Amino acid sequence: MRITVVEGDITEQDVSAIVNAANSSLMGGGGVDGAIHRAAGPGLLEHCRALRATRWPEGLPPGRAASTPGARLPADWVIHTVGPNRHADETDPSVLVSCFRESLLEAVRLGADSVAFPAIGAGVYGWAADDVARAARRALTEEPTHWAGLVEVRFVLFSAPVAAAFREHLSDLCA
Ligand code: AR6
Repeated sequence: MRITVVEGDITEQDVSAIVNAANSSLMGGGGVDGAIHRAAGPGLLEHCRALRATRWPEGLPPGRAASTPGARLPADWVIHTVGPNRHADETDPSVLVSCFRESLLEAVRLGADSVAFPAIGAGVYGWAADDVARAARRALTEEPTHWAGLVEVRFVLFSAPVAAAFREHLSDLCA
C-alpha cells in the first residue's frame, strides 16, 4: 500500500473514496465539508439524509464513519467521519485515531482501492496539524493487516504548513 502526502483540494481527487470531516448532523457545514457538498451537488445531501433516516437517526458520533455515493464528485464514494471538537472539550486524541481507522475500514468494506483524507479536526474543531498527523500515523500502523485491497492512501492537505506536518510524521511510511 502506497501512502502519499500532497497539497491540494480533496474535491478534485481522482480516487475511489474521499473522506469528509463532517459534523454529527451529516447535513453539511463549513470547511472541507462545505467544499465537498458544493462540489458534489445536492445529491450528496440526499444520500446523507438517507443515512440519518436509516443507520444513524441520532447523528453520527465522533470517531465513527459512514459512507454515501459521491454524487457529482470524481470519487465514487464519500466516507463521512466526525472528529472530536476540542472547543466542546472533546480532547481525547484516540477519537481522532478512530476517525482515521474507521474510515480506512469503511474504504476496505466498500472495495475502494484508493482513499483520500483531509486533516480531520485541524480546522473548525481546533486540533493542531501535528496531533492530526500523529493520529493518522497511529491508525495506519496499529493494525496494518486490515488494509487489504487498498493500493493508495493519500493525504490531501489544504495548506503548506499542514502538508509539512503530515510529511514530517509520515515520511518514513511514504512511497
Ligand atoms: N480540501 C482539503 N482540505 C480542506 C479543504 C479542501 N477543499 N477545505 C478545507 N480543508 P475543517 P474539522 C482543510 O474545519 O476541523 C465543518 O463545518 C482545512 O484547511 O473542514 O474537522 C463540519 O461541518 C483543515 O486543515 O474540519 C464540522 O462542523 C481541514 O480541512 C466542522 O467543520 C479540516 O478543517 C469540522 O471541523
